Amino acid sequence: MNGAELFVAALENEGVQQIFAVPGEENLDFVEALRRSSIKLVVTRHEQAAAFMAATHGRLTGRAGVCLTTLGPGALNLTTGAAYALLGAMPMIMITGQKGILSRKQAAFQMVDMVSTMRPLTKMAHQIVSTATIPSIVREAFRTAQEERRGPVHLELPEDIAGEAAPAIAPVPVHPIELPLASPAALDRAAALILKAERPLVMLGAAASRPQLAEDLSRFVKRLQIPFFNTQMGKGSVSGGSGLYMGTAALSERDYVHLAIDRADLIIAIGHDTVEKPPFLMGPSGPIVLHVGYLPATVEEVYFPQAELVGDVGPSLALLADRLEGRLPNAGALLNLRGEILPRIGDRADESRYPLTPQRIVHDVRQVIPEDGIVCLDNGMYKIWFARNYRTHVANTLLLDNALATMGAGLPSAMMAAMLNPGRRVLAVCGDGGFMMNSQELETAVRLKLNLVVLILQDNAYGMIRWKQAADGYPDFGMTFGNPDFVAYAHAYGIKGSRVESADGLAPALETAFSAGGVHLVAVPVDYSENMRVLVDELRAAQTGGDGKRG
Ligand SMILES: Cc1ncc(C[n+]2csc(CCOP(=O)(O)OP(=O)(O)O)c2C)c(N)n1
Ligand SMILES: [Mg+2]
Repeated sequence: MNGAELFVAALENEGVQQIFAVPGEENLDFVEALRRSSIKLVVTRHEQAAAFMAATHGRLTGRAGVCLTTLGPGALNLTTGAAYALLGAMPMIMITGQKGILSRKQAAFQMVDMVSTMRPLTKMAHQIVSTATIPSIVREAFRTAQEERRGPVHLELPEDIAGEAAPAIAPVPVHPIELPLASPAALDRAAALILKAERPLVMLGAAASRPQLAEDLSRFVKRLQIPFFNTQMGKGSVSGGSGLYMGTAALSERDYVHLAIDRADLIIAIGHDTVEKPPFLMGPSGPIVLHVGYLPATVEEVYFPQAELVGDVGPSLALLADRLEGRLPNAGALLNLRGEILPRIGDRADESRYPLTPQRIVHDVRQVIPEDGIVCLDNGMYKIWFARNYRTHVANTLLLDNALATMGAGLPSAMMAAMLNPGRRVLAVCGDGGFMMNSQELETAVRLKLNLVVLILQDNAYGMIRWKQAADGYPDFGMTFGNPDFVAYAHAYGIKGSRVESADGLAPALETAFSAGGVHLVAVPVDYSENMRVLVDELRAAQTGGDGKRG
């Protein structure tokens, strides 16, 4: 047995089923150990995609996904994925090779101090210097990655340690851990606040989307009957169709959902993580905020809760509901605002303009995606529209990144969702900018025989930045580009591609693509003039009581 085999045995012990990788020569012992293991090696066409896929595995299952690269250049390509997992609280293990550490036969060739590079991007970054420590370090890595607040861990395995004879040490057994519950004193204090509230509102934040939480949260909301809204990453954690849903805070202020937020006197913020763009801004006046989380609140200029309920979220909320159920006459005080918020969000969803409006695209996507279907977004202007307008009914069915908000993760995250859920419809939604950052992974998707539809919103521009440029009063400059012929591009990968040619063409194009199975690419031209009309002018006018029309 060598170091690599001991390492791979430790990964099997953690239940790892696949590793996403772009190997280098320093990983060859490791790759050989993988070949003789139960773990599948999935090569990707860029290390960034390997990391995005591994992180999404962690996000969707709670079990760390694993990626593997060579030293220096390959390892450096993991850094964006590391930050994606760190900010997004996604458990992931990154394994990178390194030149031998016992001698330096190649001097400093390709050597980068990756452990130092990874330290600020991870929860733990560690170089393995002795085979005997491998089982315990791997267990510690998974424990660290998977415990709250979840995140990435980096392990560097130098090639001489990988190839060195290793003692046959048994892996460290994995056992379940039950987290502590919120204390009775904290529960009493929280209950007193809620009993006193005249206009309470629940907010579901990013950590509310942890895979194990969906049922507990839905039960809590149903028992208390307090209306709720969610942050972008909290979407879907309680059924969006529930009569208590008030909207999604895709903007920090002045959106229609803020009608309710601004009138609330208590916000019960469940699982809010301040990595997200603020869903509302706390100030000197305004509602009291009760933070409910696995960990205490992070204090920011715009988030400084006055009370906290810290502990295992699901069971702690059940204890809180025990104290409150049936005792909250004001629970639904803000519910009447629903009628002012939701119809405005649904505005123009079936408009027949071509190129298509973002509202129409969101609407038509919802038509062809079943309740349990999964939509994975890249980053661009459409993210605000999907977060705001797309109604979710099942947890983790709208995967978006409102933490690092990196472009390029949409396709790999959708590929991981499709791998984990072969029976469900999975759609990647990408801008023409973000898609081209990792479009090479179409080959990986084809090789993996995934069922996946990729929708590209084509505006021939970095539309989001172009919008900000205009909203800030700058001249239109420098944000446009050309594109490949996306249909021909699809054909080059041996997959079907289509282009939506009319306003009514999107839903049937998606339906055809899903029905046929395999990987499909659908390009749809988008008309982003709605960005300014709705997200700036209309909302500004709504604040001042105007009609929202541009002059
Ligand atoms: C890796 C990365 N680079 C740059 C940005 C800044 N940025 C945010 S959105 C955006 C434009 C996205 O363009 P596209 O993918 O075409 O989507 P669109 O907004 O046009 O729909 C840019 C450049 C980012 N978030 N991530
Ligand atoms: Mg674009």
